[in-house]
Amino acid sequence: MNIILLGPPGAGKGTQAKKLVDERNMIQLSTGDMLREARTSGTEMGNKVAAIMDAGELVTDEIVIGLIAEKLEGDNAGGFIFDGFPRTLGQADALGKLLAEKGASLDHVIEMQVDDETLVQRVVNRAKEAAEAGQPVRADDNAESMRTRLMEYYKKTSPLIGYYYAKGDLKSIDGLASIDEVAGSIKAILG
Ligand code: B4P
Repeated sequence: MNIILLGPPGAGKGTQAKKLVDERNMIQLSTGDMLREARTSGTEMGNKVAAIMDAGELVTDEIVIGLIAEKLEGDNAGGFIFDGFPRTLGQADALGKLLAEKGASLDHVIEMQVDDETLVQRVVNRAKEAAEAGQPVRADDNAESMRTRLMEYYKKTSPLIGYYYAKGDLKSIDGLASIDEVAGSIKAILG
């Protein structure tokens, strides 16, 4: 089973993907995590990615599609959870082609709906909790970067809702509920 978790920044895509990995034989492909790893590499690409992410903008399709293509090369019978990918129509088209080359397809696209005020509150809280615990704080987890992240989402990512709806793949859920309740809604879709 291959699924996409779609939603604005802070909607809980990463949180739910990790729960699914714990419960099912699926692999989480988080482009956010891959890019955070790339930025620590000290390479030219890593430095470029760091500046884009900190500003809250989207990294280029070319870089992100390249990262995903590499991960899809191996076989995985349990399926993939695409977490934070695709984020543009170009990425969505590329994913369709990459899966088709493997003889695979998408089973579900789950859109997590959360209002902007809650999204900002969540990432600001995450930054506060990390700082209090003496852990690293994500440079894009602040109200200013969130304004850009949300603008990027509405401009470039939200068109994917219509794209997948037209294909009949889209299921929308309330992402405002508790983490366990959201997990229950996802379970109801996946069976
Ligand atoms: P991501 O790492 O994908 O991060 P995100 O969208 O902010 O987070 P997510 O929705 O996963 O929220 P989370 O579970 O963490 O992207 C970061 C950046 O990477 C992007 O801005 C972009 O620059 C770049 N990037 C990534 N993918 C890209 C792509 N495909 N193309 C181009 N650029 C790309 O949850 C957030 C917080 O909410 C957590 O603290 C969590 O505990 C809390 N939370 C979650 N669910 C909750 C719930 N139900 N109730 C209460 N709190 C909840």
